Amino acid sequence: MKRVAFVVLAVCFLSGVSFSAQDVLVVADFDSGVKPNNVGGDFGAWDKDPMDFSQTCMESFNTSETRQGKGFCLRIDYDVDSPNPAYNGLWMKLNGLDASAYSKLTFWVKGDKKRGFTPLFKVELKNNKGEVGRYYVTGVTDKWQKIEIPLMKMAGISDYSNLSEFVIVFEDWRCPVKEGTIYIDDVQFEK
Ligand SMILES: [Ca+2]
Ligand SMILES: [Ca+2]
Repeated sequence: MKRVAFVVLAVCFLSGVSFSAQDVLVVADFDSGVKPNNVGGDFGAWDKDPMDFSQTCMESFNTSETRQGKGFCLRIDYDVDSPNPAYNGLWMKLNGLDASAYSKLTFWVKGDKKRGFTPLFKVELKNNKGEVGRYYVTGVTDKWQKIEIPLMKMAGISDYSNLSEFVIVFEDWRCPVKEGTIYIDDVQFEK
């Protein structure tokens, strides 16, 4: 009987461990230094009007500003300072990811002190039904900080079982600093 109890305990313990391993679903840690992301999705910068060279956005892998002094983070250089209406940012494919078991979208962010940066930008989460969830990140500083977005606070999306894309948007009418650089890392879903 003792042995059975031990086995049951061991199984409970092991399954507990495997549950906690799933508490975090890593979408992108950028540490390979190459695309795609951790869920096999491509990503890159986008522009409202690629023919308007006064508004641009570029992404690059970065090693010098990483939070833990190793691996890579993603650097995003944006410019929405244009005589024309301007917005741009970063897109990242999620390949139909099922995040319905998770309660929040999290990532780390910081702005570049020398280049300047917007303290505010928009995050979108899209699904394969065509729903687009929106949330404004505020309070970005030149120090790394973790952003936690409760999924229920994303306006416009209700189904997280078939996600298509994660998007960052810099809008000229909302960004107080229209040209600058931010860094992001460890995009993930958490319970
Ligand atoms: Ca990283
Ligand atoms: Ca410009």
